[in-house]
Amino acid sequence: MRLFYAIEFDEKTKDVLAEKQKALREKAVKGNFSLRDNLHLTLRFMGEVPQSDLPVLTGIQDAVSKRHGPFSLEFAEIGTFERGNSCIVWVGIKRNSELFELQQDLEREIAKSGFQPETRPYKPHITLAREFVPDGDLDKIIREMGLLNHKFDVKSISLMESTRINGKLTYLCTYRTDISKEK
Ligand code: 2AM
Repeated sequence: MRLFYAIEFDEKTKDVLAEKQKALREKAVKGNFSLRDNLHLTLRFMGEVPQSDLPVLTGIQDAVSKRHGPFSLEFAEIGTFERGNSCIVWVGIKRNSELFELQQDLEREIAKSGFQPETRPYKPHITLAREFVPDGDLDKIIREMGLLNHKFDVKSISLMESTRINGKLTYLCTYRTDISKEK
């Protein structure tokens, strides 16, 4: 199973992101745009994991969820990662200590359970499009897209499976837990 931990979005948040994707699509020679229902914020990518590891992963999630309470996140800048002749376009998240602590706690538990630790720093981002080729100057396009003034609540975390259904990339929630610790 190809698995990752993520924060899923409410419908309004998906609307705000889909709106930006629409604007971006109008400025693309080509691009592989994330499907609306696949929009999410990754906390930790696990990669290919045998199904027999699922109980360990849900156990990690239970333990971590109990130690954190709900919080809010805000979108930040739109950014790009260069990939040869194309790029990945993403939306960043404003620095947030609750998100950082949640992600660190998850990482600690994952490493403690014997999985390969993640060595790269956590860069919270939501991928809007891959293989994006701009129709014109990329910096100008990004600048003109403006900011996403949107705040949303995080009340749960999810273990997601990345799979293909009838050839379509689909992210299925395998296990969802509330982050329920009281302040
Ligand atoms: P991306 O959007 O930056 O590609 C499902 O594929 C989720 O896991 C996506 O959020 C994706 O991030 C992330 N992901 C896929 N492969 C990854 C990897 N090798 N390292 C970290 N995150 C990865």
